[in-house]
Amino acid sequence: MQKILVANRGEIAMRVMRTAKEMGIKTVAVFSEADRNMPFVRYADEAVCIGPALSAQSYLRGEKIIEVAKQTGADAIHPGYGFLSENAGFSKAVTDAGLIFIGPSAYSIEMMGSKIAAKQAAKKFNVPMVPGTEDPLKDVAEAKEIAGRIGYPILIKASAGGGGKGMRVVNNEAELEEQMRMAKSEALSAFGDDAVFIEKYVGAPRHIEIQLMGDQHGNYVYLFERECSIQRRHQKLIEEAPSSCLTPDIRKAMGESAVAVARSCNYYGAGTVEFLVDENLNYYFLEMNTRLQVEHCVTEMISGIDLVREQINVARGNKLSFSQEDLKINGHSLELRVCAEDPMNNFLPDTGKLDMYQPPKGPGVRVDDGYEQGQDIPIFYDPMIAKLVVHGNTRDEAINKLCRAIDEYYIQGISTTLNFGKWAVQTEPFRSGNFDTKFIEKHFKPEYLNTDSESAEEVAALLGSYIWSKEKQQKSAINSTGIASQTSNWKLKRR
Ligand code: MV4
Repeated sequence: MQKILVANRGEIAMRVMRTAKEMGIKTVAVFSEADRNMPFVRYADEAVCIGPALSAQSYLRGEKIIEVAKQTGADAIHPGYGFLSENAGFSKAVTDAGLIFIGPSAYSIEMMGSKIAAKQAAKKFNVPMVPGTEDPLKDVAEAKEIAGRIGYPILIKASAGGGGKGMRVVNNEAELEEQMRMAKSEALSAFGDDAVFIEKYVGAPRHIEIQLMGDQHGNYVYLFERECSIQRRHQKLIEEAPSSCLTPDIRKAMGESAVAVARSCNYYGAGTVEFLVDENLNYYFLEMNTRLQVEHCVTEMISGIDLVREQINVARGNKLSFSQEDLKINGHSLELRVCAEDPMNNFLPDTGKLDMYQPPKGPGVRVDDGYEQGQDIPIFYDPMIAKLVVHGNTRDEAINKLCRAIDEYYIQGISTTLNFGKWAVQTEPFRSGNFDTKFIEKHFKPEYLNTDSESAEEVAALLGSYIWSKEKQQKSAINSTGIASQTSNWKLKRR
């Protein structure tokens, strides 16, 4: 493998190309017309425009992307996350074209893409699952019989769904017929597949996932867990590793269950197995994500493993470069997704221009970003503009580091989730580790955030530049006395 085409954009395209560069592998970026001026386009050795802004006309054009790979002499394609990353047809088309897909086989993607097939496969390996069905529901009578047996409330889930799409809570038998009809018709229109199944509804669980890697020789390792319970509308906002609630025994059991799920579909590459964890630390298999995930960085920070490097290594057909015994958890890592969203206004996407953009620096701070100062945040794609990742020796150290880094992070022009993140990690439930997937619902109110208005900010910015010019005027005088001013205008301008 000497040249990789990255079929993605933004921070994850940068992430993949950085490792490729370290490995002496050339890179090809593909980009939409909206992304022409993005850093990832410049960073690549070559870049090819593949169409207009709309994803369907650019980043989702599998055949076009394969054609560009051939034209540029790339011998492998990395799909990143989102877009074509979990498209079994794309994995197959890449392989059929004689190229290497840096990810799992079409077979694994397809099997795990069907939640029913995934549960059937996992069941053979005795992976714990929420009480429910592993077959598509035949009719309402069968649904009533099963729901009556496991007890309400239950969830109806679409087999082709995932990530929270196509789920319905049913509180009692009277609701069942109507909810099932709606679930099936939604699933049919969203996924072209109306198969649904039932699970007992676990109220306020934690969402904990296991990172794993497999090679093409049947070797597997798990790289411990990520706690992803702080989320909103199935969008994660804060992730951490390790989780503050697992014991070494449960961690090991979950890791081994995750590897069993991977084995059940002959998986290779990087993958993540999602579990629900209840208040008694029972864990249940939910689904498997057959891609590198957004939050892979926290695993890299605590394990010292470059997951993209290892993806490339196993895609080349090599054995895993480390074994389970080589892996240990070192310290603690937190990640905050910096999204162009307004936490004061229901986390609605906030598009606009990054008038000012200065990421934080210093020991233990990693920023994976994809934009730079002066750029517009396009409306066509995910609103995540960066990931702020920190590493500390302890969880407390990591929390304090995250707060320090948020204070240094200087963004103007758009609202972001930075101030939400600082609030969240300082709450008592987060500090004590006593939280679940309902954290935001239960604890967050917009008024808890700094209520800086736009105009207050403008005043602050003016005041800031006034202080700055004052300091500059004073510099020569002060320098002769040897006294340096410590006044900073930083705080005034931050948002
Ligand atoms: C559940 C559940 C409770 N009980 N399944 C949402 C995402 C998808 N992967 C599965 N999800 C859930 N499945 C049972 N049997 C609650 C959720 C859920 C959830 C899971 C993880 C993280 C956040 C969540 C938010 C709402 C619901």
